[in-house]
Amino acid sequence: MKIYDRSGFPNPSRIRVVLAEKGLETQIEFVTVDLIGAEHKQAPFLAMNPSGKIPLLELDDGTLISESTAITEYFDNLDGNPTLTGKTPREKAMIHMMQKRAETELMDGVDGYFHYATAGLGPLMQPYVSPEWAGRKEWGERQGARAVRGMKYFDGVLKSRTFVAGDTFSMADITVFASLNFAEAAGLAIPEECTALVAWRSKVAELPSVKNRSGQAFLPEDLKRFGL
Ligand SMILES: N[C@@H](CCC(=O)N[C@@H](CS)C(=O)NCC(=O)O)C(=O)O
Repeated sequence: MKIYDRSGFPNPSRIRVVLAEKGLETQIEFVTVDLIGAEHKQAPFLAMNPSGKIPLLELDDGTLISESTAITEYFDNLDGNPTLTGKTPREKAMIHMMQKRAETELMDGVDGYFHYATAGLGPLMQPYVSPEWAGRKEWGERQGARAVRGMKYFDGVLKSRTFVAGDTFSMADITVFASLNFAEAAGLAIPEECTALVAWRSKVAELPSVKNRSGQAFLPEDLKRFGL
């Protein structure tokens, strides 16, 4: 199996955690996509994933699966013992709902902030983020505010729950965790009052699948691009 991704980026990092959780890292060939050079917006990549995004999974029979949730479901169910997407109807529904909230209220807000309120991925990517649109920075700022509201929402959830969707670590935790890392990289701080969210983040950072996931530092050329 192949995964098209790029080290250090938020959504690919979700799948690295999934692979570590399921013990599948050694079965994957990782193919690096040049996001900064807009490789994912060119015809060969768009033919594989019309949304022009990574990660993308290619199975040995050529089947192409995009969307981190779909890729997670595939790996979680491979061994017949799903641990990240729920076993019972109730667990499955709760995880699905909280995961979706993490994407819409948090990840999408950070993404909008990063691409529209900051320099984002740089000049080669500008044509794909409407640079001519006069209101883009203001829209990006509003997306940032939406992400901060999302942080407060998840802080409230984690005041009364061990993990985002219940008692066990799930796909919903992975999405919230990756979103917070993305927010930090984009310069959006977690509000000080969100103590439950910060404590949960420290705990998740220590999980073996999160702590030891391989290849998740930004590539040197990307660090240079981000001025780090
Ligand atoms: N809904 C997709 C989102 C994937 C996504 O936004 N990936 C980012 C990298 S973290 C990307 O490809 N960004 C490039 C772009 O939007 O042009 C998923 O869940 O996998």
